[in-house]
Amino acid sequence: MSTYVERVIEETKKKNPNEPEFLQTVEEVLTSIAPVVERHPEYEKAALLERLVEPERVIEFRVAWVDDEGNAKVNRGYRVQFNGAIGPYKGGLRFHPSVNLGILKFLGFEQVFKNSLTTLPIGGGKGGSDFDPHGKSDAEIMRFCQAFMTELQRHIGPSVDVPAGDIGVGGREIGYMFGQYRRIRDAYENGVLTGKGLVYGGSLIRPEATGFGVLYYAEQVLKHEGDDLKGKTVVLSGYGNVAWGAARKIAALGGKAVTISGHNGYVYDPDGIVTEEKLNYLLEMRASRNANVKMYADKFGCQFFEGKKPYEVKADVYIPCATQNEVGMAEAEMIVGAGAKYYFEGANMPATNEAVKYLQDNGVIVGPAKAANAGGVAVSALEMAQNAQHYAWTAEEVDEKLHGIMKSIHDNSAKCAEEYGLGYDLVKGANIAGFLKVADAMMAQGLF
Ligand code: NDP
Ligand code: 2IT
Repeated sequence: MSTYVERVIEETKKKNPNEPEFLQTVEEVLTSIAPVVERHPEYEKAALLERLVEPERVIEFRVAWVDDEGNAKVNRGYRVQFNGAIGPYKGGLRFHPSVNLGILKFLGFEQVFKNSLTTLPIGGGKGGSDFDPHGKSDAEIMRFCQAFMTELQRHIGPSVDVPAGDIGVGGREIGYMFGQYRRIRDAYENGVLTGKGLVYGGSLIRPEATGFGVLYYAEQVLKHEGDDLKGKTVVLSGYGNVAWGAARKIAALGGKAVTISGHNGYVYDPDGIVTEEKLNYLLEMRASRNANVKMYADKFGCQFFEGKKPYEVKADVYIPCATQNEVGMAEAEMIVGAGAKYYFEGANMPATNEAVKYLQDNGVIVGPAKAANAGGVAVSALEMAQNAQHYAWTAEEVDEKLHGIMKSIHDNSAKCAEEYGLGYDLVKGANIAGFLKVADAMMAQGLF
């Protein structure tokens, strides 16, 4: 491997010892772009990799709010503006008790390459808070979102930084945050956030976009293998926004999602999450105050496996849609043991580096998160385009564009892998394709 890449990985480890998730993605990305770095000695002179792993700006702030009993509460808020070389910082906000700076730096770093892959002009960022929405009332969520935006608003704008949703942040939270932004700024700048409601500038298909995008990407991979999704069983994890969109499209393509999961276990539905009633129930669960995957088992009479992950269920295709590092070596061995040929990442970095390597070494085709789940942020960028035009496209127009973007992400990743003699390695191909555009833009813009 290039000594320059090795040196930067080592330096990054030394500088960020308490950020394991961030170090995990830095190691993964830098290792896979090593062949490109070797062809470009000018990168080292320009300290390109050292700049790439250092966020342009990190904002950390206090969020004070009042619960329904009148108690004052304090959470920590963040925005990591990672790289703005190809467009305004763009990426979601995550509200989850596990959120810390290292998690948001991993998400922001991945977002840089993902956003580059979409073909659209968006830089990479991520933010959020250690606030836990589980069990909170609607009024508490609103007060928290208002307090969070009261500080965040001074750092964002339609051509500066455009947040959206992620774990714990959906349409409701975006609505409360947009309301607060508008109140403080006194301007109708609805391009400042994406994932908005339709009546105030949201885009059709944005709620479905991440899940639909995963399946459009999967279709390209299956086509490459002379295969299709008809009759295939799929193990999904999560039951939130991404899992819902994926389950919908799996059903539409003639496949069958047989599991969903949450923090406390998974549900196995051998008949498949295929009917409108079941698919709509996922939305209801996610919106309920005490959201919990067991609700599905209780309602539809299926088995709930407490404290377990769904990877022990045999399937043709595996699509994690919950959180980071849910697939370790044990889960990767189960996927290989099931004889599955396909694994697509709806969640961000759902597998350890070791698990991804094991899957690939054992003949499973891996569709990495940066490529497979890029449909969400891609339609966010289409939402920005519609807001900038003060216009709205039809669902068909947005869906067609999303389809085209996912195809181009697949084709570009495959082409880059091929060009560097890596065969059909979609993981390295995606990293290289995403990196090349950002690197060109950074080199062209001089040192900063
Ligand atoms: P939601 O909040 O809608 O759903 C999150 C889901 O993940 C829930 O089922 C939740 O279960 C589960 N989950 C969260 N944390 C954990 C945990 N620590 N252990 C087990 N399960 C967990 O989020 P999204 O669907 O939006 O996000 C899911 C994944 O997809 C994340 O990795 C996100 O970064 C990624 N993603 C999201 C995009 C989007 O547009 N929304 C775009 C691209 C990627 P429970 O409630 O029981 O904790
Ligand atoms: O991880 C992601 O790509 C997202 N959470 C979506 C980000 C966005 O800006 O739509």
